[in-house]
Amino acid sequence: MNQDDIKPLEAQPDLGRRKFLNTAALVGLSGAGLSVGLSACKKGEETAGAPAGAPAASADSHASNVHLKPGELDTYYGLWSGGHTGDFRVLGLPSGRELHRVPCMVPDALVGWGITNESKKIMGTKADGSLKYTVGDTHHTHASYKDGNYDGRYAWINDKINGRIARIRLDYFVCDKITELPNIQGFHGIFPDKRDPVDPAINYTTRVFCGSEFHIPLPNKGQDIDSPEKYRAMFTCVDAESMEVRYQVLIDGNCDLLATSYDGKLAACNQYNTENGIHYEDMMSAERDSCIFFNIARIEEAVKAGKTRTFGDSKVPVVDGTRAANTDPTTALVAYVSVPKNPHGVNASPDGKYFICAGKLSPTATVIELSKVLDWFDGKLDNVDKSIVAEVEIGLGPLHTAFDGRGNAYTTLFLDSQMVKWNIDAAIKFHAGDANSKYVVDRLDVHYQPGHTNASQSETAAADGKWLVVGCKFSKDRFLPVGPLHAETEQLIDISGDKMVLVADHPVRPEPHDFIIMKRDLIRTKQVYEMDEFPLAIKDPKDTGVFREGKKVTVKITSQAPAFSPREFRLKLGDEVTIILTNHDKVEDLTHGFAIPKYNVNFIVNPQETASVTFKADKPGVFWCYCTHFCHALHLEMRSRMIVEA
Ligand code: RUQ
Ligand code: CUA
Ligand code: CA
Repeated sequence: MNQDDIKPLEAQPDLGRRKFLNTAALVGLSGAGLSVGLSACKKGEETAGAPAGAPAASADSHASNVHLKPGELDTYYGLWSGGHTGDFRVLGLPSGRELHRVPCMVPDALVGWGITNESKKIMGTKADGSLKYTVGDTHHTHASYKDGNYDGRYAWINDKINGRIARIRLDYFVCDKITELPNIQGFHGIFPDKRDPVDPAINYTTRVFCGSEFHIPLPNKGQDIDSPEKYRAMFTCVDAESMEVRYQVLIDGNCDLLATSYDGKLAACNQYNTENGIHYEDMMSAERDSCIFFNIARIEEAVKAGKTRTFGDSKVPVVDGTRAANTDPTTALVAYVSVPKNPHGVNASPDGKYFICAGKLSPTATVIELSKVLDWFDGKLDNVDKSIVAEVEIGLGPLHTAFDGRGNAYTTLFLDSQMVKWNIDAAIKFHAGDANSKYVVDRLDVHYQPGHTNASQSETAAADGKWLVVGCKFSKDRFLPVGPLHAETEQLIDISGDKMVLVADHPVRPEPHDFIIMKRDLIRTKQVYEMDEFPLAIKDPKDTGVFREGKKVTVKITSQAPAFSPREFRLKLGDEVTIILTNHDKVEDLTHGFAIPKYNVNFIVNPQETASVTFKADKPGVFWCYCTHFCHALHLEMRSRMIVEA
């Protein structure tokens, strides 16, 4: 299939109206970056791309669904990434209320993340005990599956800057493991598998796949800087339980966002730099790039058979997924399906049949039928591009797609500042030659420049088609101005009817990228820890006190509202101190904090939790260690006096 096969714009009257904008914007895109897109959303001009009958006025009738009465609970959990804040966020939907932030990639003073010994161990430290990294950039979060639906065990989130993957336990909503991926840069897409490709009994997530967006010379030690042909990217498989890297697949070009099939057989990434360019223009020179399909069972056989190599200091086995090594379909580990130009998101339809790749620099969505990709791997299809069953125009700057479980797809149009709802079957019919097949069902203006979108339960077999959230990258005039840095707009759309209805705007601190929305009963949280989960727990308040071995001092403390035990402790200047604190309160929501003035220490202990900190007693004096979390009428009195003798 080539560019000429894309159906002409005029065939869709709905789109023909905007042909001029299409052409102009695409010219602008290939030359001066996104400037055309941004100016197109200035006030006034925006209406140029407005759909007929955007139903803003009807929002009122749906408002009652969204506004929860005091004390009422949301019906969905939204799991969000934080972007620059390097965290994982939890929202309640449909209210849009932010319930929690789980720190993972960067320190967080509220919970003592990056301050306690336990969290530092998860985050990783340098030889001197300081944190290895203090910045992060979380983009994509996805949760573990069982039988095609979320099972509430884990979520995973990426750190694009430092190439780390974090796992969040969804019982306590804490990060319990972080793994740094070798041989990669710009770790972007992430997706758990949905079942095992060979063992039907394993119908749940055991692997997490990771895409590396940037290609680099391997090993990246200063050689081959100006030789783009030596630059490579990796598709990485991480074990869901151990969080160890199982293997990597070396590919041409780059790896970006990911999707996995419901049968566990395939994963795919979109690739925008087929050109293997190391300069901006080079990455946009080709008319088509790829969606790369990974044959998981075959890759794992090759790893088992030792058809692997390693790079640099990494011991991770790497198999060869380059084009040149995968020309014979019956032995190929990967397949490169051609999609137009610099594609962005790739998303799996809930019926398990299709992956949809959004065109970004092309106004199209490409629908790829998975059974045909498998046919190619079986030698039954002569050209893997024949797995493309539709490639249809949907609007400008398509990025990500969500699903309602009724055969419709919802794609963000970044440049058009719109959501487009389109029917997958109708698009396939249109592509097959039925010019009367109207696949665009509805369009809705959003505010503004949407990136990610997701619908309730979208990428599960239980997609329920109730709510759609659109992550708008610009908010401009939607909220009270707060200086130059604007909040972003997460817009909530009711998709239960034929027309999309915008029902709420929620400001969010920049910048969340991706998110998933799951029914609340899929997550079963625990509000009180088991004291035994912590090896250092001080189980009896009688065991508290100062324990000295030369300069090494351990201070064992317990908390029970409204007092710490002991109420004071003595140290000597120069001591290497470890404080261990166990919270003996068992009551839900009874959290205590522990802060040491001038020592840069602040952390919390939840009910029955134990945490520890280590520091050098390098300042003499009296230091009131106080509870930082309001816990009792005598919260202000809840202190322990740390005395450091000169
Ligand atoms: S990417 S706006 Cu970081 Cu998720 Cu598509
Ligand atoms: Cu304990 Cu406040
Ligand atoms: Ca390209």
